[in-house]
Amino acid sequence: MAGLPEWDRCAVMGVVNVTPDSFSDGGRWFDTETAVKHGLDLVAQGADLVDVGGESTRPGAARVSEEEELRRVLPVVRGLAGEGVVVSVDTMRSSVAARAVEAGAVLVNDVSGGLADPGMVPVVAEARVPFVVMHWRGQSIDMNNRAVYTDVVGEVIGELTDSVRRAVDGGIAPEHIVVDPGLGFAKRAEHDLALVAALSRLRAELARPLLVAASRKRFLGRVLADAADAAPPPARERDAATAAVSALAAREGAWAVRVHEVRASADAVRVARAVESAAEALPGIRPVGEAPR
Ligand code: PMM
Repeated sequence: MAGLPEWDRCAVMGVVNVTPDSFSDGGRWFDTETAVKHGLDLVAQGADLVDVGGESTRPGAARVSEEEELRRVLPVVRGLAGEGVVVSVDTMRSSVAARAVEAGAVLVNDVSGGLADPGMVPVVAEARVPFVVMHWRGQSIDMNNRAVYTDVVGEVIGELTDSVRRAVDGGIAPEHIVVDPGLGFAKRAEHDLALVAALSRLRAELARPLLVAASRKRFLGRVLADAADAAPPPARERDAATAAVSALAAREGAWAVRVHEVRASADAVRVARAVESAAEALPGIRPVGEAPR
């Protein structure tokens, strides 16, 4: 990925949510000092980069003001970048992206893929930094109503292709674009599972580096629930399941996984890399990311 370090395996993006209400870590990293320390801990545990966000996107979440988002995010970006951490900023606002890049962020992660703020693509094009284009169908407040698909994989690929085209037409270099299927965003558990099953197709058809962000999401809770009508385990008890997806994603050639608990996923991507190296030496074993025949 132009503009970022090269990793010889799937990278691990650790999450620092500077929010009081994020669904999965419950606002534990809300003040600046704690958030910076948490980001440094994630790096010590094996994160290659750290994603800093100040706005919750959990289903049903209302938006925060621009001032509040800036207040939460900028000091944390500055603090981590100042310690030499590769920082990405998770924001839908062009103003926050621009200020975060000034403060040291080297990647902009926009869950709306440029759709929420018409100023985003021009800002990222001007900043010449990598841009994560996620599949998104509207703000979190009512996104579950948009979880309607006849062919989820085909529709996500089509809609992501449109967002990538808009970003490129707006001046973002194609080699700066990462794509992300947006697990849990306007999707039900069966949609998320279908997308994870189709990662190699997404990678082949979108022909861009792929970010996979399954961490602690509802579909994992559904998978882990004892029965279809049983209560899912709470978000914090979904880290082993998250690491399982990290191993699968790395095996399918994902560029990076975005996770809250880093250590297990850092191990998972390293194991996937070692298996890939072993596979390269064996005739007839499928290379990474190629669909099984
Ligand atoms: N999910 C969340 C936040 N940011 N960014 C990307 N690129 N992809 C995602 O799926 C994604 C994201 C959900 O919120 P969380 O940080 O509380 O898990």
